Amino acid sequence: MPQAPEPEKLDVVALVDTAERELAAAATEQALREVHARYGGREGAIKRAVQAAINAAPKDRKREVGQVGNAALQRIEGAFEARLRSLGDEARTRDLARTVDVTLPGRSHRPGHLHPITHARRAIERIFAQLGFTLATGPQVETDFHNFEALAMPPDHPARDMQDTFYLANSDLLLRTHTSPVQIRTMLAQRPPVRVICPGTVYRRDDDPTHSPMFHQVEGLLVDEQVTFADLKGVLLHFARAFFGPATTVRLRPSFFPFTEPSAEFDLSCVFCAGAGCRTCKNTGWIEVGGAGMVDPEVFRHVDYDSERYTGFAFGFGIDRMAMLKYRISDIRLLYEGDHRLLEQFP
Ligand code: 2U9
Repeated sequence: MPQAPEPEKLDVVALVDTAERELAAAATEQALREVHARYGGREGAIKRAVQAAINAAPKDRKREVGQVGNAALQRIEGAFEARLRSLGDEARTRDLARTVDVTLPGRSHRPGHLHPITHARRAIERIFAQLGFTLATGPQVETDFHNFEALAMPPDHPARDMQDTFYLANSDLLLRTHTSPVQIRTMLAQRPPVRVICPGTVYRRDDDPTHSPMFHQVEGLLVDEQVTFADLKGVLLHFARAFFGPATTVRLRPSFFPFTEPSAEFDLSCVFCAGAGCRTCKNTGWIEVGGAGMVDPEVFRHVDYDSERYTGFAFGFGIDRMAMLKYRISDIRLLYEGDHRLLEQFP
């Protein structure tokens, strides 16, 4: 009569059969690894069953049971490796079966473009650099002192009208309404002579939908001994001709700003009709572009400059408007919509 297998051997053999079936059936690598972890290795069910069988076996048969157990574990490793390979083969076969049309055109990338405001700003910076102006920049979040107080606008001054300024809650801070605070910072940091150009983003509250609450400005400041209003006009005229062409002229009209005295608004001869009269200049032949003047001694007092010894001029204008005039852009909204059809025209 054939001898029946010992019960501990039966347990291990049955476990190995089940494990092999499950390994072969695993449909994904993750499932395969889970089955392998459950049955194989030092921590798996087979190792535990083998150990139990060794413990239960009589002393003289422990060695034999151990050998059977090792063979079982090796079979599991073999079955695992084989299924891993076959899953890899199946994936490769599927990849190769996918057809790729290599004759399709590639996806093209549209080249980027500099914004017209950037083009205009750079052109302005170049022109003033040729006149010896250096570039100065500063923070867009400013203190009340740098944005207003040092520019001769004390707390109750009408030009500080709350409607126009974005204040930051619970602080003395605000979004700068002009780039003038950069000139204040420059003067606080250095002694005359000063010759700076300050381009930058500025912010003003406005309920009118045709105005942007954020726009771009350039301001200039020149301080030295014996600087005159005639120097100011000469610089503005040079700039206008360099930027718009040699036929351009400049006109200054009396005005008022708290930080300059005397003050003027400056106009350009119309860049469209050269003074003949058109829609842009409302038939006046002139286009209003900015303001200027001689720095008020009150401003010098705040930065501790000797106004008996030094005089200076300052001016300011909008870059957005300059860009529109130079590049013949008719509507301010075109500058802020990011439409590629506009940007593509500015390589
Ligand atoms: C300091 C002293 C004086 C800068 C100036 C203007 C006149 C001016 C506006 C024109 C249209 C800005 O773009 S705009 O909105 N600017 O009219 N700006 S004088 O005067 C200064 C600046 C700094 C220390």
